[in-house]
Amino acid sequence: MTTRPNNLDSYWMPFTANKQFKKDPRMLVSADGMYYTSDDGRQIMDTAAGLWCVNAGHNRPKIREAVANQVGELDYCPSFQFGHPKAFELANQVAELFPEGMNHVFFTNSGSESVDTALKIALAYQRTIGQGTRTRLIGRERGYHGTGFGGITVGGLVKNRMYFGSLLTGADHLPHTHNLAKNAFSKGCPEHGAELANELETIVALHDASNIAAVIVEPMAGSTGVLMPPKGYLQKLREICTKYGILLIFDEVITAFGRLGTATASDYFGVKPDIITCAKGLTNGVVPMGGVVVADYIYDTMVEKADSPIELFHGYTYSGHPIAAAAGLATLETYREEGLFERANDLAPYWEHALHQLKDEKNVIDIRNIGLVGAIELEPMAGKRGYDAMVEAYKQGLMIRVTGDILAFSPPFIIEKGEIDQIMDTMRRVLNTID
Ligand code: PXG
Ligand code: PLP
Repeated sequence: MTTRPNNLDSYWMPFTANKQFKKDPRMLVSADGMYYTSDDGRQIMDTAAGLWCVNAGHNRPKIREAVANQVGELDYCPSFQFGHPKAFELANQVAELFPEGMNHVFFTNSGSESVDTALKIALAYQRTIGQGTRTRLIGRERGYHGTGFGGITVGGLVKNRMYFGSLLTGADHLPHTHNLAKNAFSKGCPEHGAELANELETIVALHDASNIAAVIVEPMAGSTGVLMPPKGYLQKLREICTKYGILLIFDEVITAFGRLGTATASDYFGVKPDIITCAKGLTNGVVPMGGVVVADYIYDTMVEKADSPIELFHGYTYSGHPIAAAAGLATLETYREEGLFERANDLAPYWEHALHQLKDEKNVIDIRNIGLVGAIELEPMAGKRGYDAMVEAYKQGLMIRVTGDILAFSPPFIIEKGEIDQIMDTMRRVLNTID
């Protein structure tokens, strides 16, 4: 087992309270199935699938072997002007899983890169069809689209934006849909708020549609604390985008690959966007990889009408990396063989019931759920309550995710009902231990 290094100073940890962490580290040294092992030898249940990515659980044999074999077979292949079979095969399989008529995949290495790629494709497409004035990008308050400049520009989390200057120009934001006064303790999608999609009409009225390239939203917003779309909201957004020739991008970095019990959230909600971003569950988190899946008409138009042999001046050294592609293929095989999306779907009612049992616990102001996702919102305390819950849960053997004072749960799909009960029992104790 790896021992704790003497010096934790050099590693600048992302989205982490570095000073706090380094005083009292939570160090994980191995993982298998539903559990991490900490460096003090405890089993810690993974209630978050890592960071929403380890959908099939840890240390899955097919993925482990595929990665190990690939290193010996083809460790790297240039991504520009050369290809290798597994990247093509993975694109085919992703296209098969994603909505009909979306059969083209651009590979990236993360969700953030997927978002920036999707925004760039939207701008380039509008220009290709002679709509070069369409440059504005519309995001949403409380949206999370990763940490690239494109992503934080359309994103709506103030701390992720306020330190970083003027961002990209020409962005607007739809209002967020979180409304506890009307929707607290909703199971699945809330009843109230579909009309908030009409705010897009206001933005169109302000700028004119001829200046707007795309709208990007998470069909279910994860990072901001788990916000489900109000019933009918996504349908309305789709209608307005279609009416005005605005591309609709679904950021499915969290929701793609089974999180709601279907391959995509687009499937789950029955709404088809023009572009879908994904990452995380594509490789079960084992190797970094993301993808942008585009409608056929976008790819066909761009390839047919390009004014130069290279149709899109964009890409990454590691786009379609062989190790990531091998991990992706083995991941999709694992999902298929074990019927894991169906399993997530089958577990969803049990999950919902168990989670809502905590509604009368101390400081709980909302509980919400969809698919194999759940959130417990606590009476706000500027993030301290959430942080304390995370630290206490870790002491009691659970790894949980927090955003401010909202606790988010998104376990691997291999979770057993007994383990769902165990999460709720532990959380009850945690909530009663902290202030
Ligand atoms: N879009 C969405 C919708 C995401 O959820 C990204 C883009 C960026 O992906 P990368 O791979 O660049 O991190 C994400 C990432 C959390 C949490 O606990 C969520 C994410 C990342 C880390 C933590 O909610 N989502
Ligand atoms: N910076 C420099 C100096 C580079 O040469 C490259 C790639 O060649 C990049 C950034 C981009 O790196 P990546 O393709 O891994 O995103």
